[in-house]
Amino acid sequence: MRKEVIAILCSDLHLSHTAPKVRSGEPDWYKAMARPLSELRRAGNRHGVPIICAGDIFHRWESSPSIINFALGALPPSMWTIPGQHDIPDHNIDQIHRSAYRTLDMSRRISDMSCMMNPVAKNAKLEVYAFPFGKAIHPPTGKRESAVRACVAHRYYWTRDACYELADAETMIRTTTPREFRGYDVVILGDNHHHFKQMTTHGGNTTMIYNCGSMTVRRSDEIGKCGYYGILYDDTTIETIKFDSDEDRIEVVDDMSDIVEERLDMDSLAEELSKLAESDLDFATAMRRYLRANPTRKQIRAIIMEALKHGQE
Ligand SMILES: [Mn+2]
Repeated sequence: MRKEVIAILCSDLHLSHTAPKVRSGEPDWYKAMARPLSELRRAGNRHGVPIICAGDIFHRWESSPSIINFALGALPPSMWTIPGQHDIPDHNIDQIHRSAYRTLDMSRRISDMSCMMNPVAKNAKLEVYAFPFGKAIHPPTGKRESAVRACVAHRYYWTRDACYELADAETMIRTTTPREFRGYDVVILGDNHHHFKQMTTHGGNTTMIYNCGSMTVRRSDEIGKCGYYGILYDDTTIETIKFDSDEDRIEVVDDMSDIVEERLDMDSLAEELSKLAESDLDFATAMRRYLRANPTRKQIRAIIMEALKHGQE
């Protein structure tokens, strides 16, 4: 029997009004973002299936009207989404009503899966369990009713070839299926901008872990590591397609300082530290946890880690 397409997979669109430094050569940044989006739209139409986006539609939760209007016009129809941390005010899901993401949801331009009961979609072909940024991932509950059981989550996992230097050892994907993913046929991830695909097994069952990666290059370290989408079939296989990047203008630049600007988010650092009072976490653990969740420039990390070491002496 011929296998059938049941969904298109993507993540980390990071729609933004201004072009990142590495794309400053783009004659029209909005057109550059529209190119992969129209490819997604065509893929969804061709197969008549939903497009699942694993978070970070916007680069900033408080995106300007011009980029929100762009998203309203350019996003493919039938997008099933979860918010990533970039979509969420202060990384606090309770504040999602203030976000540009919520504007898309309220205008029914996206189908937000984050506040629905799991599984959020169920038919003979596919059932989806959705875990937005910050929500604990758990195995599927209840009896299987569909050909493919999928987990969609915005959370940083990595492999040897797709990681940043401070990646947490616990979230490395090896050959054994992590506990939280057991029982799923496929796991569709966002957050790590470097694409990877890794088959894992546990107790004779296999799980395909698919990290989409960012839609298009936004930083020098993403060159050659992103720009893909997935086609999910009813036999749980996923075909990876590279977006047409012939027209992309990408220049290698020193954009490490942008990582600081993007990632050293003082609000979430303060929030992490405020948890100290409510738990028995110590300062060093809280700081390490923050640095893991928020990739930070090497030099800054070195200074912080040095200070921690002195504090513990
Ligand atoms: Mn992202």
